[in-house]
Amino acid sequence: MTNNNGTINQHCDVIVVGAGMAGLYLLHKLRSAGYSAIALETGDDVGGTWYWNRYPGARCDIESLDYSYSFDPDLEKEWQWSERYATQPEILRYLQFVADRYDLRRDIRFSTLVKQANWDEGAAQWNVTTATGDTFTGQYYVMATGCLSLPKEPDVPGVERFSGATYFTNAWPHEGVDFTGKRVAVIGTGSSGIQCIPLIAEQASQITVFQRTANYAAPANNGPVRAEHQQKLQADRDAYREAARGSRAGVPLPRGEEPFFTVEPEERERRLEAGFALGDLLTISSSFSDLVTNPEANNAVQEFFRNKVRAKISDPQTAEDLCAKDFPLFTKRLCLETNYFETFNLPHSKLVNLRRTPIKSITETGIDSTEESMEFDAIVFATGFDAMTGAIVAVDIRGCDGVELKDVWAEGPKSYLGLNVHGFPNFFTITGPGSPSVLSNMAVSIEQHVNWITTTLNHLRKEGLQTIEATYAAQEGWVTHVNDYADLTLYPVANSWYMGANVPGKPRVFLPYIGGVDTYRQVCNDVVEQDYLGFELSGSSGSHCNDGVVRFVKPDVQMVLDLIASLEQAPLESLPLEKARQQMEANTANRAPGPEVGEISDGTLPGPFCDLDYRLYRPTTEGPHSVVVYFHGGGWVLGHASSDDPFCRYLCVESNVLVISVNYRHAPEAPFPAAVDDAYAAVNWIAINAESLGGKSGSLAVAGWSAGGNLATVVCQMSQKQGGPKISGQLLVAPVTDCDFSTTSFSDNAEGYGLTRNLMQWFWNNYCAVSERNDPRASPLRAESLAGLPPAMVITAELDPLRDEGNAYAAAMQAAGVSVKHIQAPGQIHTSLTAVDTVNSANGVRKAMSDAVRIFSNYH
Ligand code: NA7
Repeated sequence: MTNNNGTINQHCDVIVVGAGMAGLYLLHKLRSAGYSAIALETGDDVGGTWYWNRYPGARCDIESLDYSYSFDPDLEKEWQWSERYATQPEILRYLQFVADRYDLRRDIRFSTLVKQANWDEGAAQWNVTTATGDTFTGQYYVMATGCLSLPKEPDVPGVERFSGATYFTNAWPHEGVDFTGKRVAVIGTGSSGIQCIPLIAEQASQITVFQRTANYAAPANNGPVRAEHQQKLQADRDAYREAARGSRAGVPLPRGEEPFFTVEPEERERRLEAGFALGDLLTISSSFSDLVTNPEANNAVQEFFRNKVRAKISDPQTAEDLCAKDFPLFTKRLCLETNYFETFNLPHSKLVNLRRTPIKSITETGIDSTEESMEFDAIVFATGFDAMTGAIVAVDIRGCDGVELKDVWAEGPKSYLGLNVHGFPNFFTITGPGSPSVLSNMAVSIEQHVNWITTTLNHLRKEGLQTIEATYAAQEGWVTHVNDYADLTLYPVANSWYMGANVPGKPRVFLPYIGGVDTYRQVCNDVVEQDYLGFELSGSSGSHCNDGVVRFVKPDVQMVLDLIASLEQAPLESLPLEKARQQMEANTANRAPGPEVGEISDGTLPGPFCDLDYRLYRPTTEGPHSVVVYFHGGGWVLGHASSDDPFCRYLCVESNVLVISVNYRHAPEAPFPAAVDDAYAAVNWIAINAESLGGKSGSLAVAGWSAGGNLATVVCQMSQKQGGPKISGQLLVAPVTDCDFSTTSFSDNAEGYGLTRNLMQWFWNNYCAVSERNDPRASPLRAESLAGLPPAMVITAELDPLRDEGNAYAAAMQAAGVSVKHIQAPGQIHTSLTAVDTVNSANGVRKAMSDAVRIFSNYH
């Protein structure tokens, strides 16, 4: 409808912003599903990224066979790529072909800049306004604006002064640029700079490249589409595309299984050379499992890349300047280059290392660095984008109560699955922050998002519902999960656009989801299968919400659980005792060793019935040290003095204390109260002999994990009652404190998180007759009074069946006036708290534990 003032007003089911790869497929999909939709596009044609980035050398960096739509086999047959990595004009032609083939242009309004989008709660629809005042209303509003579409402001002093020609790679003139005979400056050496510099150098009389950060680059080795690649696709296209959807990055490559340093050096070299020669982004990073998590492994491969540069460049200083050193490999997108490095061997090229000689100012005639004035006819800015969030918040998007998305995202984007934002009903982002997006083959990720959104709209339509909105809790949970994953990697170290670090003032938050395309797809499917978990769905008939967090297990804990599941071991309690003990031994044999300590020595001390083995961990620092008597876990049935070795080393080093891990008699051979008697005797003996062991006399704390935590606190209770040695503190890690199996944590966590109900019952049945379990020496929570116990640090794990009894014990001690610090570690399981150097997401709580032990050691 046209208004009196000439502006347009149009209503449709779905308003889409953007007619790039995402917008085009979304339009097609929506239309096929029977929705009316319109796409609003700033450019005067389709193509998005490939419409704007027309600079010489612009190409995709995922092979074109993979970086293309897979939704229609006929489309695949009709379009043949001429090169392995197609040029921008060819990709643009492809997208134009798609637009024509599916007759999409009739629903696209070109040259239309969206300025504002408001959620009208009463009408349950979005009102969208363009720069020219046209308005569109729709039930749903989708930003399909791409991740790299809002150019970053060129933050170089004097940029407005230059009187020569200025070009931006991301808004390149459609008619092209002839640099023949020109003196050209290029600022920026990201992917765009690296692609255009060699081609500009072919024409220019002089090319000067201003490099702030050198980048890692592998040769693209472009050419015709690889025959074996083509054959694989043609042999079984469905299997090929499915493999891409089920892969880490959206390209059918297996995930790396082996850590770098577990592979023989010759084989490592072979893989690196092969990956390098193949010329792609992903092969090297997929050749090993730990290149983005292990700094040493990453460093070794960095050096491989640097040596390749050194081998290519004749001038040694230029070679060193071109070697990337400022950030771990892969934490910025690896660049694919063609003749980039060789360009710097040409006599008319020059590299200015801005770290040594920064730009003072752009001038009317060129660029002044801190060392010289240079004259140029043209300056090319290849300075990047306000990535992932920039284009979204460039529109004034207001959700419920007029709240602006820009404000909600002021501290970094908050989104559920990178798809929807709490407070913004019926609003979707394609490949939004918090989804794999730029860490994946965008074609695969776009299709997955579009399919998910369409499925969701269909669901709402079928159920007679009008709105969908992420809950606050679900969104918070997802944001935490995204950050947890990133924190396991080296990515947060780099000043990359993944971190928002390239744009001054932008919050430093990791923007995409690094868990992988495969993992992410499963999450999105799980959400649907669990009745739209974490979404509130509403309609005239009422609203419905299955609130919750879709991934609450910490990612590294999940990896451990997956690994354990893959071993397909029989449950411990189903095995004969000796076999159970052997299996536990075997499982601990391969774990990370923990930090180096000054000295480890084994000894025995006299117990009430027999000698007890102990293992002593001494710090490297000069003694005497405060002493911590440690009791291992294993349900009073399994384990020995060295079975919690990594954790004992950790406490020794981090708290700077002498840790003495004491063995005790195990059940069922020696049932309750044998272990208690041994533990108490050991503490008494160590208190008397502390000095001769190299410890400080009178400074003794106790610690223990699981059943060991039970013994540690039982010893404190006994010592207090019986006037035993003074204990300065107790560290109780996921302790057993009660024989009650009816807690919520038992009903919620007794399956799937390592320690099971059956195993715990087996432990108790071996250890203690039912008639004796009320004894506070077995169930310390049942003690008459907890007053006067030593200060305590109690750590419980959210996903542990023992969580609630640990929490109850901490609360009971607190109520009795004991000084208690208590942390319930989110997303952790019973065994992960002590898994030093394996479950790094527990590093924070581990640090709290070691701090507490340090503080105990100061109480005398
Ligand atoms: P990038 O990768 O963000 O690269 C931008 C480059 O511009 C990078 O080298 C920046 O150096 C440099 N830059 C930015 N601002 C300045 C200033 N003020 N002074 C000097 N140098 C500057 O963008 P691209 O367009 O190359 O690539 C984006 C993605 O497109 C790429 O990852 C592929 O996925 C495709 P810095 O590193 O910040 O020091």
